[in-house]
Formats: sequence, C-alpha cells, structure tokens
Amino acid sequence: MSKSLISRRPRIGRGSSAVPSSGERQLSALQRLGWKPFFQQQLSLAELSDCEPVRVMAVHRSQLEIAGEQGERSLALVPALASEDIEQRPTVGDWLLVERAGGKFVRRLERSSLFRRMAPGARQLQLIAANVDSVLIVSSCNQDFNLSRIERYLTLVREAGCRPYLVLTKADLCADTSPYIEPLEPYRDLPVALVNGLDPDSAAQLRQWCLPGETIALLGSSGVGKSTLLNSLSGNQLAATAAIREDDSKGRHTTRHRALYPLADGGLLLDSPGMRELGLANVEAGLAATFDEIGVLASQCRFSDCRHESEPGCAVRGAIDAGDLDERRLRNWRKLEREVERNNRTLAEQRAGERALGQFYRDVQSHARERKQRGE
Ligand SMILES: Nc1nc2c(ncn2[C@@H]2O[C@H](COP(=O)(O)OP(=O)(O)OP(=O)(O)O)[C@@H](O)[C@H]2O)c(=O)[nH]1
Ligand SMILES: [Mg+2]
Ligand SMILES: [Zn+2]
Repeated sequence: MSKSLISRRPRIGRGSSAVPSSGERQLSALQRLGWKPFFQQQLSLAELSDCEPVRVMAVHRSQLEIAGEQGERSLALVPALASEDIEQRPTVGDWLLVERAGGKFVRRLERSSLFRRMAPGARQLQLIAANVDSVLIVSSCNQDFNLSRIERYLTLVREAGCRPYLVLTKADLCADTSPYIEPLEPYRDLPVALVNGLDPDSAAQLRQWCLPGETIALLGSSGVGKSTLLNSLSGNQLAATAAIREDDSKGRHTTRHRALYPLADGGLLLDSPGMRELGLANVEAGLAATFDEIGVLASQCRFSDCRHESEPGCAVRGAIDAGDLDERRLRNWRKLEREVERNNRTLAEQRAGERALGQFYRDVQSHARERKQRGE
C-alpha cells in the first residue's frame, strides 16, 4: 500500500515532459525549480562560474535527490551534509551549490522560509521543508475538519512568512458543505476552495495558487487527500493513495516521505506524510499573526496582566459576551501559547545541556593532554 514515492517519481531530464518547454511565462529550467533572485544574490562571482545550484527534491537516509539544469540525480550524504545541528542539515526544498566539475557539495544557500516542528516524542526540532512560498492547508468535509487544527497550521505558515490557502476536499461526498464554510467566516484573509480532489477539473481551481516557479506545500492530516490532489493536478499517478477508515475518517499514513514534484504547467508541489502531531516551538510571531484580533483586544483590557478570565474591564471577555469572539478560539490561543512556552523551554534546556556536555568532554580531553605532557 505505502510504496516508496521515490520509485514512482519520474526524474526530470532534458526534454522530459515533467518540465514544460513552453508556458505563459518563459521561465528557465532553474526558475521552474523555484530559483529566485533571493538565491542568485547569495552567489559570489567565483561560485557563479564554478558551481551549479541544485534543489533538494527528497531526502533519504544516505542520499539526497537533487534537481538542477541538468535534470535530476542523487547526491551522497557526505559528512559535510550531515551536520550535528539539525537545522543545518539539508531538507526538502533547500538549494545547494555543487561543483560543476565533479559534482562535490559546496554549501547550502540561506533559506527564504523554513518549516519546523517539535519532533514527536523528542526534545528537538525537526525540519519539514525549506523555501516554500505557499501552503495549501488541506482538510476534508468530514470528521477531520477542525478549526483549532487549522489555526495550528496557520501559525506555522505565518511564522514561516508563507501564504496560506485552505482546501476543503471531499466536497463531493457532502450533501451540505455549509457546516464547514460558515465557521470560516471570521477568517476573511484566508482564501478557501471546496474541491473534489479526485476530479482533475475540480482540482484545477487550485492552479491559480500554484503558479510557475512557486513552491507550494500540501499540509494536512493523513487521509485528507494531499496525494490525490498532487495526482489530479499533475495528471499523473505520482503518489500512492489509500482509502481512509470508515468509522472515524482517519487516514492510513500512506505517504511516507516528503518530496517535491514539478507540475507540467505550474509550480512545484510538496507532498508530505500526514502529521499525527504538529508540535509548535519558536513561533511567537506566527501565533500573534494568527490570533491578531485577540492581541488587539488584550491591549484594551483594564489591567496589563489581565488573564481574560473574570477580571473587571476585560475586553477579551467583553468580545466573547458580545458574540464577537469565539470562546473556542480564545481557548486554542491559550493552549498554543502554553505549548510554545513549554517547547521553547525544553529546547533551551536541551541546548544548555548539550553545551555543558560539550564543555565536559573538552575538559576531560584537556586534562588527559596535560597528564600526557607531564608524563603521567
Ligand atoms: N470522494 C473523494 N475522495 C477523496 C477526495 N480526496 C481524496 N479522496 C480519497 O481519500 C483517500 C485518501 O486520500 P490520500 O490522497 O491518500 O490522502 P493523503 O492526505 O495523501 O494521506 P496520507 O498520505 O496518509 O497523509 C483516498 O481513498 C482518496 O481516493 C475527494 O475530494 N473526494
Ligand atoms: Mg499521501
Ligand atoms: Zn482581559
């Protein structure tokens, strides 16, 4: 059921149909892979002549799949690419420089955006993708639909500075979609599309958000139809899909690897495994942007340390009482704020622990050296 995506991914080569030879905008092969002035400006004159920029399309245990002007190939995960620091390791969407002669890895370019989450069950961050322009938050018109989860995704997307869109799939299975559309009324800045992902004509409405040269990530729980959208938009069965469980609409974690797929007439789509947990850390700006009206209200409370519970002159409670603010939204904001604080603390303790351990090893080594010098 969950076959590796990679074995099914058509490799892009010169003249391959995966990359169009013509389009509305004439983009170079690199631009179609998402190359932008932001990356170009990071190259020195020497690098411009001696190095080739390549995009990380997928990450495997011992190698990367990369794509550049010459098409797609593999790059071994040499020690320079397997840094101790997780954030320095290459992730899907990264741009790397490799030597034109010999293909040796030179360096990774600065990222225009980065998605990270707290790794489930671990005390560290995990990279999800880099250099993403837009995110299609995918949810279904069934039990999967959950405003608090959508707000969680929005926080991550806004923190990364990417454009969020909401795609509600399985509209064809739903007699009345208003229970999913009406609660979205307060999110006026969030474009929403109702689709039948299985129908290429219906999925085609998403093309306006998947423009050539743009990188678009599909994020959402398992079974919401991310791979189905990829297949419909690409016109190819690029990724395996599988039926969800009947009783609770949950997916079966069919997609196992994150990978970038170039669309023939548009941008690059990032398909990813449905995430069971999307733990948030270091996302204060994203949180403030997602719940901006609560921040504005909180600044109008009578007391600066108002906890918005039962304090007199609380503007937040006032808005809830007047029906202008959803109690659920306030609860979710509080929950996410506490989670971010907790995870930030965990990461800070982890870093402090690593520094202390590093110092301990250095001390042991220097004592050993001193003893050796003294001939002990
Ligand atoms: N009727 C209908 N079925 C859909 C739609 N979108 C997806 N499906 C079905 O839902 C099931 C799950 O779809 P997938 O594309 O595998 O879901 P996914 O989000 O990629 O799931 P993971 O890879 O596990 O994260 C499949 O049986 C699809 O055929 C839709 O819009 N309408
Ligand atoms: Mg999938
Ligand atoms: Zn208050």
